[in-house]
Amino acid sequence: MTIYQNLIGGEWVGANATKNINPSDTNEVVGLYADGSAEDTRNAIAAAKAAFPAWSRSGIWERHVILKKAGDEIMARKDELGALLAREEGKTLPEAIGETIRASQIFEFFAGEALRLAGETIPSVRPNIGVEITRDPLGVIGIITPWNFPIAIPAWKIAPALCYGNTIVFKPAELVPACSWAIVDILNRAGLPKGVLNLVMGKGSVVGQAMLDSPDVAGITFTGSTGTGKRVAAASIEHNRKFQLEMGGKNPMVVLDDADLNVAVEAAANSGFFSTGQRCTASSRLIVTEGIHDKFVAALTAKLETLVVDNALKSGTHIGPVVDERQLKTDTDYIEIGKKEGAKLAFGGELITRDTPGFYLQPTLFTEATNQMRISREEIFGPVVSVIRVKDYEEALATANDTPFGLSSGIATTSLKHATHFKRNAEAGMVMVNLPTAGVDFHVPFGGRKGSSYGPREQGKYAAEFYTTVKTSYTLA
Ligand code: UN1
Repeated sequence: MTIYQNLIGGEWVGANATKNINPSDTNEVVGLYADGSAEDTRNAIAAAKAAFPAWSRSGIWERHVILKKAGDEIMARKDELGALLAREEGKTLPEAIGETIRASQIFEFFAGEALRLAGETIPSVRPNIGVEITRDPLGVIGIITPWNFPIAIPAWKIAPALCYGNTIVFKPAELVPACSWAIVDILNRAGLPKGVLNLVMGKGSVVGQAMLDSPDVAGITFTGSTGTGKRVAAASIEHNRKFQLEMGGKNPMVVLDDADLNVAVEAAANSGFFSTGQRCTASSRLIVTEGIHDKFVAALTAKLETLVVDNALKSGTHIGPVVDERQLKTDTDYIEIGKKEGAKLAFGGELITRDTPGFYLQPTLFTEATNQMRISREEIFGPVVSVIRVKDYEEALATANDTPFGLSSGIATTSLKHATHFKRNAEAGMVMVNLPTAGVDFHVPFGGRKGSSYGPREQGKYAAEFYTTVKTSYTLA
């Protein structure tokens, strides 16, 4: 088997490789991908540093053309790349193709943003002096991405970093290197100068650590676990480095008595269980008022009966496998914890066998949960959801906000008054009314509050906040 290598200073390098395994069929090796060393990482940082002066002064048309070309190629290859994504991560083929389209749209968006870079010119308070406010790129950006969105999250970090004139050292999650390799290959062929984008696949403890230790990395953008996020933060403060963290969620979906039952059930099933519940925006706490509680649980359970868990590539599959054995163990451990805490297992909870050996778990619904149970407080990151019964809207809102996290928050209601009040008072970065808490647009800000996020928002024009630094220049005229 060929080894998909790392890209360092414009050269493909690396002889050591690890296997990328298909979670829908663990007999299948998706490919062999390079396992980079600390020295590889240091070389990549040096290459990015050397490439920065020229790239930071490159013309906006050059950046536009490269980003646009990459977006076009990803779109043209959406079925092939979507299948690769489904094979390495385990989300269903339609979900994977959708994510690939989203990655293409992100490149398209930032190709446009490159042509709209602008500053401000304002008068000084002193006579005969002009003031200009401009945005400079930061320098070398370290990009660390998680396994659950193998193409969209790399796209939403790489595209703005390049658009605003930064150079990059990129470390994708070890579990899903294939889509990352593919987009780096696409950008490299689209004409990026050597060293502007460097790919170092490998272990977090080796490659990630070497990035954290380097004084030459000016900014790190990270999406992943809360534990690793805290390490990124501590190491970055040491180097006075800018950092942006996107971590966990324990997103609530409030369902009120006046909700359209269908809308509520569709939103809960989608955001609780699609993508196997492996989204930081997933709804894992369904907070339901008394009057609709039993009807809602019955309808949601009936819906779960119809969802097919199977190989991600099979047509008709609604929910693919869990990503790997370790995550599956976390999920089943939490199912045991939920039972011990006294929540009622209303649906699922069992492993399933399919034609191909994979990490298949039933969608799992707990009812009679309280908001204090560990299954309601800690992020599980699997298809495990708890229903919490509440008296009224006021208790629902208070319960929704009673969490260490604050990424996304949803409400199902037909009351304008409650929807408006919830939008105003939900302690979250994103609020969804009659929509799933997961599945966001690519052109508007993404991010959360409290324990979920740190630093400026990602995506849309707000991405400039992280990838640039503001300069104020005064000129005596
Ligand atoms: C989405 O719900 O559309 O890791 C995106 C995650 C998020 C992305 C969610 N950063 O799940």
